[in-house]
Amino acid sequence: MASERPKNLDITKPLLFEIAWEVANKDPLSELRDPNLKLLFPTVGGIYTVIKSKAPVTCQEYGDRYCLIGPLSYKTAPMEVEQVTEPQSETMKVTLENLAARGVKFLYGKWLIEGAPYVLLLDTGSVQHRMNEWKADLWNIAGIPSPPDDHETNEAIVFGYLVAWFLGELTYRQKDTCSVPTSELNDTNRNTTPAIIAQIHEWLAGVALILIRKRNLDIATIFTTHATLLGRYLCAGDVDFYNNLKFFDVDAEAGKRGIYHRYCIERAASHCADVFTTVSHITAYEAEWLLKRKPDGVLPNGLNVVKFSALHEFQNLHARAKEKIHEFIRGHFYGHYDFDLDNTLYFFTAGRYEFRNKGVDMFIESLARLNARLKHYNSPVTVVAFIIMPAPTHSFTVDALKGQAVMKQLKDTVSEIQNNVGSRIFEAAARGKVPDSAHIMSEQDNILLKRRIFALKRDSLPPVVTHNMADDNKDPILGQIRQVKLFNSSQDRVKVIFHPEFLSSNNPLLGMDYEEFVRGCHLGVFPSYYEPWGYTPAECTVMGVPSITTNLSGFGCFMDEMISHPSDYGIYIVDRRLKSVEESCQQLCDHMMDFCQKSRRQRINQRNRTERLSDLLDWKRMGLEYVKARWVAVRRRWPDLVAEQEEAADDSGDEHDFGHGYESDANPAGLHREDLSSLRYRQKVPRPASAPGSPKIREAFDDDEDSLGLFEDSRVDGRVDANSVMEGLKALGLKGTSASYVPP
Ligand code: G6P
Ligand code: 1S3
Repeated sequence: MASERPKNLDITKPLLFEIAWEVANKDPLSELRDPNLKLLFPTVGGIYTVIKSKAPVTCQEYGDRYCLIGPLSYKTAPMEVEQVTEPQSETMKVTLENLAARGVKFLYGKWLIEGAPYVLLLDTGSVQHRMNEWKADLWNIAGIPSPPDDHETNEAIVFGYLVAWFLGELTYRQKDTCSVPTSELNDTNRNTTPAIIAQIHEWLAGVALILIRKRNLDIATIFTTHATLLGRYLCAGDVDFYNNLKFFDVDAEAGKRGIYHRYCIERAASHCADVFTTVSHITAYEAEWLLKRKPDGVLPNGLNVVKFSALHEFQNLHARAKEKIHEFIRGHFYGHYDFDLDNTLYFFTAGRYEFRNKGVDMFIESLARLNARLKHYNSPVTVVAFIIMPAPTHSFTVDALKGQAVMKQLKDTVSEIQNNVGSRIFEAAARGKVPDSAHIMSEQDNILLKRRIFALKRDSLPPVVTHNMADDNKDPILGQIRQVKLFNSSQDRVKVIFHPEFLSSNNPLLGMDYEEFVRGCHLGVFPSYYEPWGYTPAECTVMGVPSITTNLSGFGCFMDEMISHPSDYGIYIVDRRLKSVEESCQQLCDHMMDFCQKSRRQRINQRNRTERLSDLLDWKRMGLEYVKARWVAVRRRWPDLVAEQEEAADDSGDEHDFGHGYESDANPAGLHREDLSSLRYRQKVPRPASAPGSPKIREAFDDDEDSLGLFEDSRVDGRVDANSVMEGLKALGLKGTSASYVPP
């Protein structure tokens, strides 16, 4: 069904479809449960966070012209989506009716999140009977094989065919129906046909892109990958990934790992898109070698930054949340609670259980070194290091539950005694006497208290893990904790608590949700080896919690580019790129040791500075890269229309109006060449007003080569010629390396 271009195609007010497996769907499926990777548990995937948190800015820009497409999960969809009966436009209505008439089931409505975008969730189960036909078709048209027993790939194929079916039908129906959203309809646009942009995230939705290209649908496309399949697999193994990136025999490597067919989908999707993007420079470089297409640009991930009206509110939140962690610690360490909580620092790492990729191996090794150093210097500081990573378990350990129970009993007893004592004092005082302090506590109170104190005795050390692990002996985290002998003994200055389940406020041990927990901690530690972006340190930053990351994570590289002395601002970046593992471990330990030597006042100051960086990560700013990507896609898909648009703008002498209109209107298409530069000037990030340690935000938007100037004009031959692996690696994240737009 090759679609012809309608005569009155309007590229200035396009429709935008954003397609991902994680749309209104927290189950990331696929590789997260792959036994080879030991990524055993579904988590709230990073892509879900990207899409959900970005929705408000995209809705602001596109209004009812925006619709997300994802798979329909009957389990979670009713909680996420409110069905609507009146579709966005006439075309949408007709298209959905046609799909329904052909037996496709779906849920169309508003996603119950900020911005309330339209969503279309497609039920892959309703068309299962066509799966084999479609798999055969994919082989015939694109040479992509698909084994019968790979459930995730089967789902990805069915989903892709459904999406392409929907988009094909929509472009076809545009001919005889009005596709301008009803809410925007007026006399001027009634007879126009809005252009369509489709942005597709990750290989799981990638089949749709291959079909759009094969069927020649008149749609401007963007493929955004948040990691590469092969990169993740290679890094999780024992491979010197970055130094060999250029030399991998990609097909063979994918074949060896049983992911050749998935790899084919990912690679084909990246090549079929008008614009190919990733989330960081480091992943752009990886994609260039592993997927064999240089990304056209980088779309860093943002967050919705919520500013408190009182500047220090986040500091108060820290103090309150820390108090809750203290409570848990008293219970967990009962019988061995011999350290000073006022001199205790809470470090943590969290995320999906990827032992090597997320750098848990390095974290534990460095904690052992930190322990030795703190002991050596007789430091009064105690560090409690939490590892929050879900793994298969059989519920909480009795010991962990008992700790909280005995502490609660003690607390209740003390408050009972407190009441008794209070009554006695009051009674005596009411009679005009000062009570005798020796008798202020009754014999009964003493016995009760002694009983409670007796219950705090224990023979064993406080456990390093809060749950009964399904595979205790083979668990890599426990294995390494045992190896470095961090057993929570009294002499240890570093204590470890592995909590193999995500946090929630209903948790009987640590009844806090993740955000509250992070706020209560002092330092997040994320020494990742493979981390295309890394939301965890970014989340720390917006909450004003310092963190350690690496120059192999997208976030780390980004911050390094944006700030001249990141550590002043509580962003410590371990060099895992050009240093040996030993040196990186030492560096991580040094950073943690430095942090332990800070006074409370210094920590408070540092938190203030960290929090000030949050504007850098706000979608209001990061979202502009998406705007640029869409604009380049439109430009590539309809160069003649863009040229006409520009000419018209030139004729009417309204270049400046275009530029000015851009921000408020945020219209991605039909922009004049000048617009990019005007956008740059307008978005220049002000330098935070603070003492010398302040970050020198580089004049990113003034300098073509610098940091966020990631997108250059598509016709400029600005490719970075990565002659050697080391050169390429050095170049990553440094000046002049921005992936540039080159015609596909
Ligand atoms: C916040 C609170 C202070 C508290 C401090 C503790 O800043 O507003 O009242 O003293 O946290 O900081 P610390 O780094 O020792 O947890
Ligand atoms: C990916 O999720 P992950 O934790 O598997 O996508 C995230 C969102 O772009 C990114 O933050 C993360 O680094 C990637 O690895």
